[in-house]
Amino acid sequence: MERRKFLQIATGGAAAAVGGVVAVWPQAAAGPKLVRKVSTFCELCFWKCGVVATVEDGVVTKLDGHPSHPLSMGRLCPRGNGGTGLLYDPDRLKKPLIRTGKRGGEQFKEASWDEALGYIARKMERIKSEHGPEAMALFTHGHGGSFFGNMLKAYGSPNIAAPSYAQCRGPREVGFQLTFGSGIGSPENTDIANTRFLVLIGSHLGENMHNTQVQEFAECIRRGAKICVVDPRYSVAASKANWYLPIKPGTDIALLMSWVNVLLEEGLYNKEYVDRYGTGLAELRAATKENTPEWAAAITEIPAETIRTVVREMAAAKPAVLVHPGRHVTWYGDDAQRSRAIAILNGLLGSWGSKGGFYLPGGVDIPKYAVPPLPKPARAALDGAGTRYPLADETLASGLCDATLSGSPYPVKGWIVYGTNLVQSLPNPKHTLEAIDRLDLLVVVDVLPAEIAGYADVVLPEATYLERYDDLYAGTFRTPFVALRQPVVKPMYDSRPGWWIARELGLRLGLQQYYPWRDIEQYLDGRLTKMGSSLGQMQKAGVVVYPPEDGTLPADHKFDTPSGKVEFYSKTLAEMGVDAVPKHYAKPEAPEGHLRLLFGRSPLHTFGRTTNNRVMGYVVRENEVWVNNKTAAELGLKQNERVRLVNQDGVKSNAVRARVTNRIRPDCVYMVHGFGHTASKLRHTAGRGASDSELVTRVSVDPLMGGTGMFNNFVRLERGA
Ligand SMILES: Nc1nc2c(c(=O)[nH]1)N[C@H]1C(S)=C(S)[C@@H](COP(=O)(O)OP(=O)(O)OC[C@H]3O[C@@H](n4cnc5c(=O)[nH]c(N)nc54)[C@H](O)[C@@H]3O)O[C@H]1N2
Ligand SMILES: Nc1nc2c(c(=O)[nH]1)N[C@H]1C(S)=C(S)[C@@H](COP(=O)(O)OP(=O)(O)OC[C@H]3O[C@@H](n4cnc5c(=O)[nH]c(N)nc54)[C@H](O)[C@@H]3O)O[C@H]1N2
Ligand code: SF4
Ligand SMILES: [Mo]
Repeated sequence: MERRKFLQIATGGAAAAVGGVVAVWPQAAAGPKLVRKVSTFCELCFWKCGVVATVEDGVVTKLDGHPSHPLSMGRLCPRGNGGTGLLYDPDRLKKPLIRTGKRGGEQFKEASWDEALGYIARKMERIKSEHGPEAMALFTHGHGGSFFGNMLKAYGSPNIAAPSYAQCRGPREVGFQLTFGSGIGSPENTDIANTRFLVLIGSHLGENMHNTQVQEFAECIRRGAKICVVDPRYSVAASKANWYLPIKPGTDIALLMSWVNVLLEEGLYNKEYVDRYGTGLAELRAATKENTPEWAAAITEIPAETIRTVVREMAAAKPAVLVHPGRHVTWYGDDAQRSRAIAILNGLLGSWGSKGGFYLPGGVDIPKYAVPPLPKPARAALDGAGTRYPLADETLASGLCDATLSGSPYPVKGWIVYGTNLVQSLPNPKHTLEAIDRLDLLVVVDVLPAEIAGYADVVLPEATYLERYDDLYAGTFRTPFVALRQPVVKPMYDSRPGWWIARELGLRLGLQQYYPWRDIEQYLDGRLTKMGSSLGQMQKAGVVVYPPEDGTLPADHKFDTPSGKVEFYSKTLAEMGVDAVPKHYAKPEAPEGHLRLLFGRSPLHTFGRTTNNRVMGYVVRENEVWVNNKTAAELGLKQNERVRLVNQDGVKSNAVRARVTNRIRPDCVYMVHGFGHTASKLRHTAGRGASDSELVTRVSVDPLMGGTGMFNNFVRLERGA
């Protein structure tokens, strides 16, 4: 009964909203069917689970989790199951497009591949001769981008960045590198399944739907692990927790350092581990002497007794404790230091390299296809990584955008944008659009007419992940593996795989020597035969899984830090003149009448990349803004009433429904990211819900690594929308 009602609502909403445009699923013919199963891996998010696709008479009818792929373990998350909604999205990009109207006007003429690629190559040649090859930048996100990366390196530019570093997990990598000499990477090396105590610091597993982690989260609950969730919002994960700590936003370092204080003062830390592997304990003790639970209680608004109880319980479970590092951690601008505080806590508990903590992942080296050495760029990347932001070890997408706008240290004249919707993913979209205005060339390679495509000079329609080969995926995991992405069906329309597009462009730019392979089959088979396999074998299996690694620390382990030890006190930081042990600093408070804007993930969507997907997009059609009961009462705001959010700089959002709830602190509001699309050709989702991105007009940049903290923006709610 419930289900039928639900479906009726969904269908009604759909027809009304899209003016009758619904997904036109190809129908397999009646009668006996030709059924094929094809193994590949998912691209609905960046976790890359193994997939087995069912194809009936040439139509993809079902996507299941690959049974022996370590990241799917036989299951997909709801988004992965809904991948056919992308393949059969009626709004897909179908032909190469060349802009005819003004930038952002979404007016284009259709072109042949030869015409479009020739146009790009001519512009790129001109940029190279007038400004040097470094004046071209590539923004790329997703597995398929590797061929564009290689093409741009061969062309001679070092300016290649993904927003998943400076807008996402960069600070975490730096905090852990400083402490353990090694970052976390993806998939995270967290042994959630075996942990006895899991601490989630604003990481909301269950809404953040990384398949393997969610499965392991369920497993650790089944095994009776204790869970503590620290979040200003009562998340789905919080509903499974033994302790939920509704922390005052921006004060986690105080909480973490008070936990360190108790472990040291009460002698509860893992002495054997710290003696064997650690250095700088005396300095850590001295620096945290004053960081008592009472001190932290006044800052975090969590009672001192709760702070003590939780850390004592944590210590009782050591070393099988996992203080989870999170993933999207660019929050307040001191994020690398917060991540380091998390790392220090894990170090004191001895969880790095212990069962139920962080395992040391194994990897597989797939031999490269032999190509001549890539040219060394004449000029360094201009994003500020390693210079202005000394500890950044990947290129900063925001840094490339800033440099494009300023023209300094040298001009950037062209962008290639592959699989990233920069208008929604970089902070302050106005700033991004101003940078785009400075360009002579913007090429967008995408599967959908997202916002960024609307600003392009040339739009290139890529075949979806179900229609193409990409490069091999060598997974670093407990059980290392190699996975193949291969076409499940042929590319629809005039779309082409990324490897083909990048290679064709490379050939037109005179880079033949870097393409000694004829096609992708030859390239993949060349790599696979060198490791004793073959393309034929991988096509059948989809994935090769290697025996599990031990994953725990050997007694004589040398960490990749300057001292070879776990660094509780960092000389690297001391020499830079910054805090060698993390310290809490107060964050900006909300102006009068304003609330802090927080955001996160919808379990059924990956950012804005799935909101147009008719499978998921009927279930979760728009986002809502979470408002605390008390705040709502003060404003006279009712449940489901539509409001607009107006930020401190006067930017006003679309109208969204208010979700009045006691599941969020009164000093903040919350929404999921990925809605409020303005691209008119995304017919299912355009104009639905509000965009957090446009409200992020201020960033707090992490001085250590250039991450763009985005949670220091404030909004007031405007009723009567
Ligand atoms: N305001 C705000 N900003 C954020 C975040 C936030 O929560 N709020 N989150 C941050 C985080 S954690 C991250 S990781 C980044 C992610 O930011 P993005 O990298 O921009 O991620 P998506 O939104 O997934 O970008 C997807 C784009 O790729 C296209 N696409 C999908 N599949 C394919 C494909 O197979 N081939 C090609 N060529 N294109 C494809 C989609 O159509 C879409 O245009 O954003 C960051 N920025
Ligand atoms: N379904 C789904 N899953 C996804 C994605 C997706 O788009 N959809 N994207 C993937 C990607 S690329 C990433 S990076 C991850 C991101 O997933 P997570 O790393 O889990 O991070 P966010 O989604 O940004 O969620 C931020 C959380 O921090 C809380 N928070 C805000 N301020 C504070 C604070 O001061 N202290 C504390 N303790 N908490 C705070 C917010 O309330 C929110 O619950 O999700 C991944 N998984
Ligand atoms: S977590 Fe879900 S969307 Fe992401 S790769 Fe796995 S199945 Fe696909
Ligand atoms: Mo991310």
